[in-house]
Amino acid sequence: MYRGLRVAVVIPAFNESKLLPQTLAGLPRYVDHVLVVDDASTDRTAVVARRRGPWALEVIRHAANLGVGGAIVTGYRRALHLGVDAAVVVGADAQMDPNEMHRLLDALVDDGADYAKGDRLGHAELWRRMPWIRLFGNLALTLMTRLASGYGHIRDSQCGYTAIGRRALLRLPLGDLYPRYGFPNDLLAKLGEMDARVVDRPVTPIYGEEVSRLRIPRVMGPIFLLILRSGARRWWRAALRATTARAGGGETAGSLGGAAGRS
Ligand SMILES: Nc1nc2c(ncn2[C@@H]2O[C@H](COP(=O)(O)OP(=O)(O)OP(=O)(O)O)[C@@H](O)[C@H]2O)c(=O)[nH]1
Ligand SMILES: [Mg+2]
Repeated sequence: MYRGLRVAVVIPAFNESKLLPQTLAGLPRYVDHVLVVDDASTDRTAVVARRRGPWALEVIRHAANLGVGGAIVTGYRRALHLGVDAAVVVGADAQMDPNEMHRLLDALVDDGADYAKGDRLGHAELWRRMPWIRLFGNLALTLMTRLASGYGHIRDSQCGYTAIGRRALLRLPLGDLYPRYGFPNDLLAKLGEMDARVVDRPVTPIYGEEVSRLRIPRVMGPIFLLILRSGARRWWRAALRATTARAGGGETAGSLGGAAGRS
């Protein structure tokens, strides 16, 4: 429990037997549930995941590989079922500093955020720490995601270190989220459609022993198309809203945060 929030940590894991133990060992004591989602790994991920800690641990295994987004959605569903107040996503490759998790949770408690995400781009040693190709890809995708989601203030759209509150989780169309590397971009666009309140919190970029499977030239095309589609949908919805308003229909019902969601 963290400041009145029951917290689940969702760990998507694909062939992470080397770094998953380190990831689990660092998790804060205030975490209530740890949900490791083994995305049909072919190594010993499921075995090393079974580790004792101060939290309740579950290892959920996919029979077939669904992708990082698909694994996160499985964890989100389980977190909802457990009735937690917040679900934090932590990669299994030890690239997220567990001592910074409270920053994301504080944003849910203190700022009424529906979704708090890490921002590595403001870090003083960014240029030294993040490979330049990642950095340039990140900046391009961040710019496009800002336009497509309507969250003009967000930075580092690709950061996977995030916390989401139960209210937003319940409203997200979990089954429609893009299951692979464009997941964070699609999630932000869907949160934008719900007018959810999204905030950034500074986190440290960590590149260490992990072997990334992200092949930038291969993933850029699909992510680019995905963001373009989200942007077109947003534009279309805005046009529809304007037409409805002109006809005297007024505001769309059911938004989470209204104008505050964009602050
Ligand atoms: N690549 C990949 N990762 C998966 C998959 N399913 C779950 N994951 C997990 O998702 C997390 C992120 O994967 P990475 O490929 O390292 O991507 P990233 O950390 O966003 O990107 P880098 O900054 O390049 O490391 C890791 O914990 C993976 O184990 C999958 O199908 N493919
Ligand atoms: Mg990684």
